[in-house]
Amino acid sequence: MSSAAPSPVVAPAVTENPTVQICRGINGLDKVVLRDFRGSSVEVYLYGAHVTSWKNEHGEELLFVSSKAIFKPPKAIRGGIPICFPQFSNLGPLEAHGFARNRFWSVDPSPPPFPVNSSNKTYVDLLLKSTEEDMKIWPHSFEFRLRVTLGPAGDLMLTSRIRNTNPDGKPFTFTFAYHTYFSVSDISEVRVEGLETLDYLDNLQNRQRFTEQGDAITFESEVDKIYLSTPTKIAILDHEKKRTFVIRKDGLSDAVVWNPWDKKAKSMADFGDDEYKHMLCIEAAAIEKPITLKPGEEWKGRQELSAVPSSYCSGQLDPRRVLQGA
Ligand code: TA6
Repeated sequence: MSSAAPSPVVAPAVTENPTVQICRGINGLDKVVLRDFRGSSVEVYLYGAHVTSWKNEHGEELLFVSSKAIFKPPKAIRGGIPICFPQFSNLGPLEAHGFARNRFWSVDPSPPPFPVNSSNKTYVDLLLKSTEEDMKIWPHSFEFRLRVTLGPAGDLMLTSRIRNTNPDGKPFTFTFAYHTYFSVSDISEVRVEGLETLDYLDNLQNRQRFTEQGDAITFESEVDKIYLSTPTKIAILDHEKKRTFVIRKDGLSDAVVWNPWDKKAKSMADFGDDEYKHMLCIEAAAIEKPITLKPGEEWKGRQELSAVPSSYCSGQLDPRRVLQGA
């Protein structure tokens, strides 16, 4: 794969829309910046179609990106929202988490009609098509369309549409994850609601299957678990920041929970030794039941992130009420 970034084809939707701007980011890599009138913003690099920033109307950063992140191919950017496709982790012959996160994507010049009305939303459509290089390691032809949307309330939506374009009639199968790194005040003060009593595969114990206990999940050591068939809503409660992240997902039955803690943190060159204290990955994923597409078929996987102020003590926001959609 050539390391030189191709010059991006800029679609009219980008050039004519003041809230969508394409510009140069770190190491001259192209990025698209979405802004809304209230002050919220999102930044996504064409390298990996990688969201690296999501800020609320106060300009507060909601995603974690390591201070040691490397913005240079072929390394994936450490933080934000890497896209794991066509393989999650080492569940297959490819490099960990597949190759979509270290490919150059383009702005989609003619995106097919979108299933939902996007009139009041700020968005950009990105496209990745399989190349001859890709076919050598994953012999399938595909089109991957990703719409990144900044909603009117400052929510961040990612909608993936993956189509099998194999000319030879062959189906293909893949696993997938939005490997989202949330910024948290203090990992030992954070709770995750919505995964109680579920079965999970523990990546720290050869993916053995266990059942989670009945309370909210808290953190005191390395965690690397794949929760199976989860509810469509999961909440991260950050008391110190009086903030609750709500993750809504469609077409993605599983959720990965990851924090490297201190030892693993020290082993990662592109991650600060103490940074594990301020991040938590909750990854909407399709792992346990890989997705199979016949030629012409298209899969859709969507996640919607919102950050709502919460003052737990006042009971304003009872996580169970959030999860029940009250
Ligand atoms: O999603 C959790 C996980 O698979 C962990 O096992 C850990 O390896 C993490 O992803 C980061 O993977 P990366 O390839 O980005 O270093």
